[in-house]
Amino acid sequence: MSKLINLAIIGPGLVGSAYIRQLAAIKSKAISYNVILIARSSKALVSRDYSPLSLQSWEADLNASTDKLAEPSEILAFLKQSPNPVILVDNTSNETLAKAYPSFVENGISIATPNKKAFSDDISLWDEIFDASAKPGAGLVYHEATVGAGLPIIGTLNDLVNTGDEIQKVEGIFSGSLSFIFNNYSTVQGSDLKFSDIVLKAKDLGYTEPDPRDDLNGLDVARKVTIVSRLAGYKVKNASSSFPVESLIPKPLESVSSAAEYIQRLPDFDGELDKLRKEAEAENKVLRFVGSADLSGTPDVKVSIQKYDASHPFASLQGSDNVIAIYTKRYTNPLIIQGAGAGDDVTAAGVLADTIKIAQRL
Ligand SMILES: NC(=O)c1ccc[n+]([C@@H]2O[C@H](COP(=O)([O-])OP(=O)(O)OC[C@H]3O[C@@H](n4cnc5c(N)ncnc54)[C@H](OP(=O)(O)O)[C@@H]3O)[C@@H](O)[C@H]2O)c1
Ligand SMILES: *[C@@H]1O[C@H](CO)[C@@H](O)[C@H](O)[C@H]1NC(C)=O
Ligand SMILES: *[C@@H]1O[C@H](CO)[C@@H](O)[C@H](O)[C@H]1NC(C)=O
Ligand SMILES: CC(=O)N[C@H]1CO[C@H](CO)[C@@H](O)[C@@H]1O
Ligand SMILES: CC(=O)N[C@H]1CO[C@H](CO)[C@@H](O)[C@@H]1O
Repeated sequence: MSKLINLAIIGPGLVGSAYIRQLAAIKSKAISYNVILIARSSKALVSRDYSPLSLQSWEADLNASTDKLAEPSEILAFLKQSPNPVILVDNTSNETLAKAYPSFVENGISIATPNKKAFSDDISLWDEIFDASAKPGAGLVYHEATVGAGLPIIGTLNDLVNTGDEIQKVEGIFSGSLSFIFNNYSTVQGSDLKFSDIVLKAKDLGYTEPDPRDDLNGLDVARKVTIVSRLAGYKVKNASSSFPVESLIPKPLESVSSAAEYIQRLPDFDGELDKLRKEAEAENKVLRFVGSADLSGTPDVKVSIQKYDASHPFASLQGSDNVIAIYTKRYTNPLIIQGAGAGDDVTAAGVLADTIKIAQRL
């Protein structure tokens, strides 16, 4: 008899769809995964008798569905009655759902998610989630994909802390779009490409949000550094006001209403960063946009532009890769994790790997 695990998938977009494809291809003899809910905000496929939904025809079935299950309270009521253990896979960036995590977990429902909101909002939500999860019979919570998509960052930090190591410093390039932009803007050989041209190119290639300011304001990196700091043992209160976050948006362009106007006026401000780039070049260094948490003394968390020697691993980064360096009592030369930190397939794989770990532990 194999173990039966029921899955509820909220938000079957790009990552969610890649997740379902990968799930359908799993060959596990020990565990059977039955999908009992696939929900968008407007409609849902709900298996009211908890029998498995088809992973082949789900997209057409969902299109044809007239059912709906979007309110967290309704989703919880449905999942609570499941005859088998349930894992909720939340691939939305919805805050209401994130705030309901404690109630799911208290009711024995586990969570696997790439949704950063729950883990980078106020520390009180973090505490509620993990306090609830520590109780007997509660659900487990895995969120590997919230920091580096499929990269093993959260699992590694947890393993280090749980085995008694002390995290002294974590620093990294946590944003694929900002990695791409800086890897081109500031190179070991020297670059004279314009910042505004590279931003435009990154946007055209789909590496940035539709409005690049959503990447360039540094807040996504701030959320990731918040999560990493908390795992390392420093309870950052929140991502938006607890530490300095350098924005790459020129002040006068912060309030322009359209992305188009921002893009059009950006070349006027190329001079500001060029000065910094020249300074770095003179020292044989490159510029990178990093998030860091130095916990060796008074905690110092920040998101900022930093200069790195040409020989530093961050200087030779390629494409849109992420990289994170972890300095600990045991790893005085940093433990370095590097690779693609965004993309549908790697993100979905991160969430699916979490799902499998939860299923094995249930
Ligand atoms: N792509 C990556 O490389 C990557 C990497 C790491 C983490 N992530 C994370 O992955 C998550 C998804 O990203 P996203 O920006 O695409 O999220 P999103 O736009 O909020 O969610 C996309 C999907 O969720 C559905 N959805 C949204 N709200 C819902 C609700 N209340 N109930 C049910 N379904 C809902 C949307 O469909 P409808 O609008 O039709 O409802 C859509 O299918 C985010 O948390 C993101 O930060 C992504
Ligand atoms: C479902 O609907 C979407 C948009 O309405 C469409 O693009 C997609 O092809 C449909 N998928 C199937 C399998 O019917
Ligand atoms: C989150 O989802 C809930 C439930 O579907 C919805 O009422 C709310 O408007 C969503 N919030 C955002 C910010 O999308
Ligand atoms: C449900 C789903 O797949 N939603 C989103 C999952 O995450 C990716 C990555 O951000 C989005 O593109 C999907 O729309
Ligand atoms: C070093 C680096 O990341 N270079 C990138 C610059 O931009 C091109 C596309 O225009 C990428 O292919 C390179 O990887």
